[in-house]
Amino acid sequence: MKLLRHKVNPILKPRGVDWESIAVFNPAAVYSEGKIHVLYRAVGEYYPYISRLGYAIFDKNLNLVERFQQPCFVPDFKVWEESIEDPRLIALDGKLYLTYVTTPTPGPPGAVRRRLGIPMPTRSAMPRTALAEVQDFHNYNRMGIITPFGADERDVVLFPEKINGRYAILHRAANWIGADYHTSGPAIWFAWMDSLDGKMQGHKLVMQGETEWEGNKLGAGPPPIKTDAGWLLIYHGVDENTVYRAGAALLDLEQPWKVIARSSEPILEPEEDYEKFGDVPNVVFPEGIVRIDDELIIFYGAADKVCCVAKIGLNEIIDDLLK
Ligand code: BMA
Repeated sequence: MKLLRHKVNPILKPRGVDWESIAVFNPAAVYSEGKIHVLYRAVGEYYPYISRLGYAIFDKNLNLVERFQQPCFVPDFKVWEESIEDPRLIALDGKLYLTYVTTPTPGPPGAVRRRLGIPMPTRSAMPRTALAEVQDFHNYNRMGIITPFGADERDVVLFPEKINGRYAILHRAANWIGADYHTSGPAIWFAWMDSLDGKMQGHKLVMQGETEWEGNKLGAGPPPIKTDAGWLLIYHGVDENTVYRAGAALLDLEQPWKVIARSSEPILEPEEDYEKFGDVPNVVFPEGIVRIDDELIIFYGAADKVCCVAKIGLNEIIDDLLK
């Protein structure tokens, strides 16, 4: 089971001379009234490597309708944000929300530092994940940091509906490792939230890296999709050579910390030049998913440089996972 790449990848490349001139990657997506709204991580300089979000609209055949000249969401240092990274969009209870990684100490990834000779950062805060309500893609209501204090958190996704009356969320606390946490490596965790401006609680371990291709690290991709067979989760796995691949899993509908099925092989891995060569080589990083009829359109970042798309039939992926 493999995702099929869109014929005109990449769908977005860096452009201009400022905020999105170096890299545009890791796109979130949501479908509404015939249009796919895409928010992507944009970088305009290698140092200090501040990220902002850009906004583009596609039709359902993935033709670009509009790409905005200005960033749509920028860091606010008043709330200790100097970078906004890795967005995920989720429609929930008739509203649209965004989870995003934020840090006061952005820095270029190791591959860029080594290539350009940029020294190691002298100060570095944990990345945390925050939630915002999307008003109209140009205006956002910040709702605050939702990840636990002290946890190194990226890859946080909300479920698209409440489960047993409570908000449900997946997160990946990279430093929750060791006997106390029953995991020897970074794992995907489930948590409840009683209100969206509150904190996560009742953490449960969902999955840790099992096979070689996800042995170093794994994390949720786009928000889960509800199917009759369970919640379909696309996630990324990282191997010991820092190659990022994508996998799929099915989680129990009522108790999503229970894994029903999981792909043993990656469903997408770096093969094309735009996935193998970029600012960080060998990365496919899915963050957006749109379901149109029975097709899943998956938006992913490639090599921390460009935005791409790949597709698969919903029945095909579910049947394959259940085999
Ligand atoms: C993760 C994040 C992503 C990035 C990936 C590969 O830790 O920084 O934004 O795409 O690494 O470099």
